Amino acid sequence: MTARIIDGNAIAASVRADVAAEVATHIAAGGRRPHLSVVLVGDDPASHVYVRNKGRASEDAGMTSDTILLSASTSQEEVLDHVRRLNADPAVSGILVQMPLPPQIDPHAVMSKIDPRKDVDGLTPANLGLLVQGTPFHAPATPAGVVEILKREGIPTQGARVVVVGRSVLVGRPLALLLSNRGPHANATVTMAHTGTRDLAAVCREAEILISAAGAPGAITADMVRPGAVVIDVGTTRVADATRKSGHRLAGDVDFQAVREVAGAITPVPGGVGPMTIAMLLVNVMRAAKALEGRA
Ligand code: L34
Repeated sequence: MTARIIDGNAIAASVRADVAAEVATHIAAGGRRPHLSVVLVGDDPASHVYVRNKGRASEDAGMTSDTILLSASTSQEEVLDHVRRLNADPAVSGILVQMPLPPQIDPHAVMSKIDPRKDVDGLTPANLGLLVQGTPFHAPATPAGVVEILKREGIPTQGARVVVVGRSVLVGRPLALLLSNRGPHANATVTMAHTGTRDLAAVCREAEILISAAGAPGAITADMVRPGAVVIDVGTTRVADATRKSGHRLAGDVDFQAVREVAGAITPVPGGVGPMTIAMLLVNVMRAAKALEGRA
């Protein structure tokens, strides 16, 4: 069996078109134009690419955006000053602090200061708490993107056995919660596997939907995949590649060539979950703008 390849770019384009229409309707009804402010600390080259793409995508959808670029030596207090200013600015609908942050900055300290209504990453304690409670407001963009792929591809999740590899606050934990909550595109039986999991291959083979968010190229090999399973690859790791003009390429967690011979459907890297992260961010910015204006 050769897997169907899920086109994340096409699904993201469709989500982005929906958001653009919603922005136009919102503005025609007298709403304020949604605005995304991104805080980027340091020189991580991949982060700069992702943040640039987030700004462009918000503008393509009819929103405005700005990026606050801070040096790698910026103090936590300086970052918090920016967060406080953006919280207080009525022109700002959404605030995003790109991860990873340099070591002198505690990501939890920064997240906890963002106004939950403007927290378009869904990473504040308030939004994570709502997710645990089963009543999410802003859900983190990458996990929301995975759920949207399953929804738009018509992949049933009711009662399905899902294995999520990875327990990060950005992806693994919120994704396990989203998929195990009650609801039409959820209600799955979710196992969260991680570096402490015994016999990871056997656990993964149980999955009808296998989602890898390990951030480790080659972590998922063909022997770990149940024949016909849906495989969602969240990993995006930059690896050196001398054959490329850029000197690098983006690698997922999944051994794509081998796994596509076993799986029923599979997301590629690039062109899978990555573009969905950006599309779902825009969905969150639109929700934030409406909530701030009392139009939600
Ligand atoms: N705060 N930090 C915060 N929120 C996030 O949602 C993120 N994430 C992750 C890293 N740090 C974050 C992202 O934005 C990962 N991530 C992300 C966003 C976009 C893409 C990949 C990861 C993406 O667009 N990937 C494209 C290729 C882009 C390229 O050319 O390098 C893809 O097709 O996969």
